[in-house]
Amino acid sequence: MAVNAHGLRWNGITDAGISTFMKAPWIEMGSPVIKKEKIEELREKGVKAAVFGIPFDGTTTSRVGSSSGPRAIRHASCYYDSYHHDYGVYMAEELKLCDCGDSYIEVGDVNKSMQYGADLAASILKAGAMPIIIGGEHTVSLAGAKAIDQVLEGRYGLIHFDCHLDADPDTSRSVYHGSQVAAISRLESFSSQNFALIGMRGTLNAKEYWDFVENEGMTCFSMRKFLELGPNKVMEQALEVATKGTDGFYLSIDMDVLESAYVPGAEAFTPFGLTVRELWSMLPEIGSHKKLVGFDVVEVSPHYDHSELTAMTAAGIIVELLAARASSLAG
Ligand SMILES: [Mn+2]
Repeated sequence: MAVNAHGLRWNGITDAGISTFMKAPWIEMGSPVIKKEKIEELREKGVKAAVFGIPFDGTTTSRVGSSSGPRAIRHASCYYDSYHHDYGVYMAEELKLCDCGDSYIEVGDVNKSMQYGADLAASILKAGAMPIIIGGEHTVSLAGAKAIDQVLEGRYGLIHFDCHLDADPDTSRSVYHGSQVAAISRLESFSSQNFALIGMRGTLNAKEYWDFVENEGMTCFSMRKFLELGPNKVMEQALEVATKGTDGFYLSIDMDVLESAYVPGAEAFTPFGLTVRELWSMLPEIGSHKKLVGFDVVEVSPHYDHSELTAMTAAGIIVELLAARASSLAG
């Protein structure tokens, strides 16, 4: 029997046991009121990456159900093992990976729910670890960014993979999964000039959003531009945008950035997107970048999924980023 550093069995029956992310140890933080001793526990255990879920889909505009996303992604993650041959690293052991459960959801209250998510991400940052958020709808990026704003000093950028700009500038209503990029840009430590948005296409991006993105000085690699430049150049330029003059950047991946054929369970799946392989080819460079401070993977609605395809891909994206991160820390 193969046993990892946590004494967990990594091989054998995938569905055996409790499905935390990659079967990593579960550290229950106590959301909504985070226990201080739990932050200490993360620090003492030397945790460098901690996954948690924000099971929120309360502002979803079409195919609801991403509140079940964290559970589906955790289940799918159990199909992945800790050793990654491309990097020659045992990622879970190297990162002392743990699963901090889900942040508390105040049903019907997007602001409170995002604050609870931000509090949990902030606790992970305070413990010196990288927060990894599994959604939930795309609004949850605001929780990750807010935590950075609250805990870390300095200036931050954003790399946002999405079919949509999510840049509805209307401040007269609560944040929703079409406006969190605009909301993040208003946080003190985030600067729009360091925002790189990748994969936009289709007609669900209103003219006002495009105008906002342009006026704010964000850089957008629409799908047309992506085809023109190719993944390598886009990655190079996006990292340049997100890291120039910043202390770090946050990464967000909406599953609908991918071609709809790969992600039947994505909330707003749309044709003409990135292939899984194109996205995969970009992950080593982002995941290993020393300025990456946290990331999320969002918008998996398992009820629309087929054969766990979207959840498996979402889990796979996280695993690839973790492996790259582990490898960069291992030196
Ligand atoms: Mn989105």
